[in-house]
Amino acid sequence: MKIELIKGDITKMEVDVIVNAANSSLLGGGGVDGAIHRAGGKAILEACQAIRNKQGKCKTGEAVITTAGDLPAEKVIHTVGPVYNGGKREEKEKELLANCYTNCLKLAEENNLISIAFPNISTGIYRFPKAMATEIAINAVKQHKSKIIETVVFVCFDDENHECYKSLLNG
Ligand code: AR6
Repeated sequence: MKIELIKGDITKMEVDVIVNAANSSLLGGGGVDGAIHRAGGKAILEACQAIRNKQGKCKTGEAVITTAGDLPAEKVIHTVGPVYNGGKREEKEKELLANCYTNCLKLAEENNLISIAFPNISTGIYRFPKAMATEIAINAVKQHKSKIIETVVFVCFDDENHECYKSLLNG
């Protein structure tokens, strides 16, 4: 798997699948979730509603797949990152964040998708420390040996995340 780093807007990415940092309702929100639903149109929300009707909410660390509607990508994988509280909960929160990346990669493979773009899950509204989240994301992706996925793109929207990824990927 080739790992790439980009600073920009994930809704513009021409890859097979982009990942959404959703919440357990799957019905949209702010941040990257809001941007994806706005740019992708109502087909994404309708697909999320159909999943809700079938399986209920999406648990933290898990992932579901839908159409990408009007986006250039083919599909969107919606995953639910952990809210960061730290303290005694930190180890569990780190494990759940790693699960997000691993479960998205597995779902991409099951759907024969060979290029995938990730946002920096949980580092916005869910307030995960960015350096910690970067290390978890990169380790989870590197540990996942895939015969199907060829390209993984980390799409950073803000400077701080971009600097964290640059130093870890090049260091
Ligand atoms: N492209 C790429 N990254 C983006 C974009 C974009 N267009 N917009 C924001 N980011 P957040 P979370 C980055 O808050 O912390 C939603 O309301 C942003 O800079 O979107 O997992 C959901 O519904 C940050 O680094 O997601 C949930 O309720 C990263 O995306 C909750 O927020 C993640 O920030 C999830 O919180």
